[in-house]
Amino acid sequence: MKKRRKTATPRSARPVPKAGLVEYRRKRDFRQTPEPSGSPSPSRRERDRIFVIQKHAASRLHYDFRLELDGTLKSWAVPKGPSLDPTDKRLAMQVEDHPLEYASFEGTIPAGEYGAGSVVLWDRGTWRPEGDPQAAYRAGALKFSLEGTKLHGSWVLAKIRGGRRDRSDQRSWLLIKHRDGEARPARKFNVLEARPESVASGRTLEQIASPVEPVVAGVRLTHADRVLFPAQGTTKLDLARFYESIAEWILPHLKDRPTALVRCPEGAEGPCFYQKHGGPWAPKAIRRVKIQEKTKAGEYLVVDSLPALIGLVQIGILEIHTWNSVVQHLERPDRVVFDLDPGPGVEWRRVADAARLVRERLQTVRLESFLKTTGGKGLHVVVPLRASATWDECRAFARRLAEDLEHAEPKAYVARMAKAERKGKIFIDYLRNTRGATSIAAFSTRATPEAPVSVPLAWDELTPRLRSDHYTIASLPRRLADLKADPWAAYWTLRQNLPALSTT
Ligand SMILES: [Mn+2]
Repeated sequence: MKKRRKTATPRSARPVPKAGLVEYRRKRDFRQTPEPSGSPSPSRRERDRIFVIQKHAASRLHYDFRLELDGTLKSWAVPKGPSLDPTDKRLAMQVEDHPLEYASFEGTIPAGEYGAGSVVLWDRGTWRPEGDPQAAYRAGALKFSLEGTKLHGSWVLAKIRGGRRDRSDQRSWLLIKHRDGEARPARKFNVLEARPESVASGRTLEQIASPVEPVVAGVRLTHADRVLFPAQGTTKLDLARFYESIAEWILPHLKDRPTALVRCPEGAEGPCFYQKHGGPWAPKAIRRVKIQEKTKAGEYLVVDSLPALIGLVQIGILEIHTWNSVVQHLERPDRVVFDLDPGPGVEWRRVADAARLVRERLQTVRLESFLKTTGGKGLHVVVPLRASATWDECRAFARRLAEDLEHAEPKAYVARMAKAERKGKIFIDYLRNTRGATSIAAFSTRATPEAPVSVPLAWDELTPRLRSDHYTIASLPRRLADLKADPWAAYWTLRQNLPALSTT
């Protein structure tokens, strides 16, 4: 009688994977997938070897079991996942070696790429072989113990032996829990169901596959957990909620004013750039206005609603600077700003003195002024005006005052731009009053790691202790809640005119 031969399935025809990362790299396009390309590292004997188990929702859900050996991760796909029950023998199909860096991979492999689907870092830790691991691996009988977050105790990976003709699948192994104190009967405990979450992020497969994009003020925030201000760990979502919570304070300062924006897509420590003009990148909620410039009309952005403000957060804007005029009468500024900018070596006490001196000078021409921190080193003294004087008149007035102070105390103050002249002096920057110039808006954050905010103060709050970067995203909401009165209440109602130049 002729024996019927089984037809080999394609899978069982596969050879044992070659050691190394050639097969791993051949299967993947690293321009498309977020997986690491990896470099084979010499195995480091001085420390324990790592293991990792990744729950992988590819075309079929499986668990990838990986053990560090000879500088790469030996890898098996376990369709049913590990079981703590020693009577469960879990099929483990050996796959290509993976780079050690893969041990920290969690995320989503894009559609169309090899292994497309989401990956959860389900467990990781160290493993210890019983005996010589290389010899045991070659012999197809690896005994070892795991010290992970979820899996502990001793285990075995055993290659399935074929019969005499060795027709069996060269890649098939079994993963089995040894009987020890860590073993649990399957009917009492299923570790896969009890602990589905990532040991790295706490997220489940579903959360990784469709990251929650929180909505603030109608604006969907992508990458909401991106840290923008590292010193405080402030995320994009934190910043959006901060602006939402202080909306009634900041929006009046932004209303109708063309802006210049500082955009830092990677946060305060990454590269930042000014954006003075609008473009397709700007969210729809932001108002556009055309403003005639020297040779052409430019599109400017105006932020006068909460969705517009949160839209700025969404695209990584960390500073909002505003014009001294509003769009209704662009050529007639409604404020003058003195920016007091201390050069190297100037004590804070002298910056505070300078602000008081500017205030006194303004009072001699019957102008009330208001103080705010910049969130940096200097201070702003702001003079609200009836929108009647021209840009040239406002600038001439500010220049005259700055030069008067420089003439009176040339060792303390300087009114010219040149950096070389500023050492030990306070630069009184009157050029903020030129058409098209901007200054940091009250209640805007600054793009530095501690997340400082430009904050309006009462004059009697100006003390040697309260520096310009005193208030941050973290501390400002408390200040606003505790305020008995708005220190700038009169700012909104004063109707002042610039004096004729001859009287200053
Ligand atoms: Mn996999």
